[in-house]
Amino acid sequence: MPCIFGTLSPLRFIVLFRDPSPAEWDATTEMDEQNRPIHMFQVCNVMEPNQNNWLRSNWIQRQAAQKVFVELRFTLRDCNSIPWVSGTCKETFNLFYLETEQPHPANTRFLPADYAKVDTIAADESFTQTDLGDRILRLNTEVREVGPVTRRGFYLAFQDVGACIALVSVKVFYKRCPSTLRNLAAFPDTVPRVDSSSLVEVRGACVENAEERDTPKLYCGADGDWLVPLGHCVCSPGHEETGAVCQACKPGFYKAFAGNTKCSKCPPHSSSHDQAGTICHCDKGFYRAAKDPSSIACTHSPSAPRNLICLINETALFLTWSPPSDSGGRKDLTYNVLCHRCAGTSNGEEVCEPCETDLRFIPRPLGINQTSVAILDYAKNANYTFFVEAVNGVSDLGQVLRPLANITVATDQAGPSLVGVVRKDWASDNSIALSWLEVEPQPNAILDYDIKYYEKEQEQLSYSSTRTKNPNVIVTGLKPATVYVFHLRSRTAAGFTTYSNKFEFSTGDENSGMAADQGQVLVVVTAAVGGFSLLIIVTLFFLITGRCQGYIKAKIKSEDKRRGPFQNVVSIPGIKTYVDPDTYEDSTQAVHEFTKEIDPSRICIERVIGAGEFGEVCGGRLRTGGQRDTPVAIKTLKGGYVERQRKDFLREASIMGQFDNPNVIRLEGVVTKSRPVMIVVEYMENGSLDSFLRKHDGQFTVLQLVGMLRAIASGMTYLSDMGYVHRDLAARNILVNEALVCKVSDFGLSRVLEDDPDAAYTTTGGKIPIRWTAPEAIAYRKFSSASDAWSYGIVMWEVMSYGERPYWEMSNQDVILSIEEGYRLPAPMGCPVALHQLMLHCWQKERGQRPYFNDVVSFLDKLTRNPGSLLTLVEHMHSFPESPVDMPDYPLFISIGDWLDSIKMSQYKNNFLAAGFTTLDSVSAMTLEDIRRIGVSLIGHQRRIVSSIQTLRLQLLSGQHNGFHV
Ligand code: ACK
Repeated sequence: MPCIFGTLSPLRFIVLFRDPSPAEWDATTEMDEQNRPIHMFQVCNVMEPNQNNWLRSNWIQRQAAQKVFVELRFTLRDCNSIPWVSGTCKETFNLFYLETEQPHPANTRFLPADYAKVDTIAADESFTQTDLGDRILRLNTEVREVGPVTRRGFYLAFQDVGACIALVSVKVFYKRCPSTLRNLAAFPDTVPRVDSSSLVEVRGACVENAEERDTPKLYCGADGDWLVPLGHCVCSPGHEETGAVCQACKPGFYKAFAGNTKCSKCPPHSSSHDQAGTICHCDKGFYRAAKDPSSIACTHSPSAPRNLICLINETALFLTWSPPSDSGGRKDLTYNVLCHRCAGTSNGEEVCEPCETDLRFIPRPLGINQTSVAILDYAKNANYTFFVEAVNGVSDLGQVLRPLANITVATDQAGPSLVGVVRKDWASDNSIALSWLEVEPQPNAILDYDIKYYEKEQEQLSYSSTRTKNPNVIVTGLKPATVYVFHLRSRTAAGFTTYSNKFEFSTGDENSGMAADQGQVLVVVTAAVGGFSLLIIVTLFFLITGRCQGYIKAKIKSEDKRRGPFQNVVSIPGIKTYVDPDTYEDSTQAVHEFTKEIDPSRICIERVIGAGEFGEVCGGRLRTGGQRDTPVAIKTLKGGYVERQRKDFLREASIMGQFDNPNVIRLEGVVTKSRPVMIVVEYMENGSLDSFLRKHDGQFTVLQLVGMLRAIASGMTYLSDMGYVHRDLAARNILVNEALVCKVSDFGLSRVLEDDPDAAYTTTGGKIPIRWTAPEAIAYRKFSSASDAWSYGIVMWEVMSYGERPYWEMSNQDVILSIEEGYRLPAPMGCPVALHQLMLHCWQKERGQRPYFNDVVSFLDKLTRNPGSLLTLVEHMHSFPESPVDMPDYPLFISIGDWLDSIKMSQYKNNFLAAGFTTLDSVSAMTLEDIRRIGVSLIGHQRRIVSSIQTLRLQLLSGQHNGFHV
């Protein structure tokens, strides 16, 4: 049964009156089918008409009922079975009720009119007579709803109107939804609404040791059924569901979180002693790290690393060890290397100091994941003790003293710093020039100096270092008005000395900005290495041609028109000069002055060829009226631009419109008076030079490549003569037409640099394409035609290597450092020596020593007229003219795999290994033929590998690699 019944009892009945005849309801006892006595009220006045006999109940308290059910059990004889009663015999009786707040006083007169009729009750069964004349009693059961009832109580009454009835039982009840437990929530007894279509919402309360997830609810239906269970409770931590209740976990078990899960057994090395455990505590000597879940075993700290050994060479110490025999049961093992340097004894005790901060650890001193570390910058003539400890996630929780492996290393003689007082020669906002003297003549010649510096305020955070061969240096890329701390040491054949005292100097003093132009101090060595006749020839060529340019040119140079940092300032009669559109207050005025407005109806856009910063670049035709249409490229300014973008977009047109040279991209005109705004330029069928070369790798003769270089130099001669400094000269900004003519494009400085994916922010805040830019432009934004000449040298290298990325995958920071240290790009494979020499000339540290563009054009013309001069290739030479005296610190490649990864050629690892080239030593001796033989067939890849091998040879020669094996 879904419901229980509230029984409204006890019931008693009162026979009320007999009216008008003397008949009445009688209380009698009869026997049922099983011969059990039945007490009942009966009436049977079927012979007499107009019966009206009443039987009334006692006053029944309503309690919580809103609707009352009355179940009647009775017998009723059918009139046909009684002779001579037709017309008077009835087969029904009536049920009435009356609601009152109080029972009527005993003497109250019964007034049938006060009662409301519930129903007329008829029988389903009736008495039947057997053949033997026995009467068989057939019981009828009928249920009637009474109500809604609202008063405190009520009476029931039965009216007989002339039937033969026996009323056996009357049950009065109401329906309730019984109290219940569902989803770990308890719901109380609830009385349904009278209106059977609406439900009573009941909120459950979580059972003991359970907590609510979603509010538990049930709805009580009119029939006393619970419907629509919603929400639920879950057992709290330390308890699990058993039956409909939450029981505590037994000792040795735990449950960490509230939920439907069961209690779990404690993980290894932990236990719970009480009931209802939410966690198992670690046994003595075992721990859990903060982030360890409570479900994993407790662990302990590892034992000491084993087999610690040290290898030492001139520049590096290598510590290696084996993992500890006991990892403590964890996988998060790392190692820390600590250092002590002991310098003699005091009062009989050895004086030792921590020395981690003096040394450079690769990869780092603490938290090392592998079982080795390289240590650089150690002093010679010193005793170091290195301690290596293995730590895991619980090391800090365990014993205070951790087991350590240690080793003591004595380095060779190298002596003290050899650096005397360090002097600041000058400082600008971003640079400081320093010089110093050697303390005294040394038996070991000083190879170079290592300068370590850091912002005084930031000492703990980071430091930088640079190297120089001379006893002076310009440290660039510094912050203005900032105090820096410098300390120096020298390197001799015996290795590094100790560091000098610390010296503090600040940037941005009264000499700011002057010194670089005055050239007071020798800067770090440049790349040019003497001794090669070709270099001398090239240099002489530039000296002679430079001198023979005549007085007028010399005068222009002296006014620094071509090299000046400011454009649009010098106007020399007879020579057209570039006008910077930014000098116009109203930029539309510049557009108006230098460009031609084109009627858009003349432009026919045919296809999209690329995406520019401001919108699509399209190919199409320009109608010229009568003659043949001109193919054009159309740069569009996409909709929704702001005024600043429109101005920047048209700025390039205002610049381009001033140029008229076969090697500079030609502006056809602009559309500014209608939408979209467009810049229309001559069409260059082969697109940008870098991708064009990559697409046609190895397909051109050297003379064709020289032709391209000449065209670029010629365009640049024109631009520099105009006084225009490009600032972003790179192969990606050269366009190539159908006839392979190269033209300089991409003007408009700020936009160019914002747009250029190769441009990076420098410490001075500007955005600069580092790999293409001269050091003085990077360091203090000294842009000039001489810095364009540097970029031109890089473009030469890109052309001769068919679009290779300058400096490959080196980081921008490494490029800056290595240039500063004198490193220059080696000749690409197949590059004539004369061209590489020209590149090196463009990459002179001193910008005044770089070639002028017109000299470059003349030189290239000479080479073209005398092609024999192009036959000597760099790989035919037996040494490396491009090699700087000192090499930059490249990462320590320790395997062929690492080396190939670093030049993005890992796909050939197996080719190298299968052919027996398993050490860097053996690789360094490989020829181009070897590289082809092992299966590197793409020319670009051969070229990349050859270039890297050249670098590798130099590193091995200078002792930076130790020929580690795979
Ligand atoms: O390397 P590309 O083919 O050459 O893809 C880019 C693209 O538009 C987005 O700059 C090409 N492009 C730019 N200017 C011209 C032009 N004047 N003629 C032909 N293609 C051009 C460029």
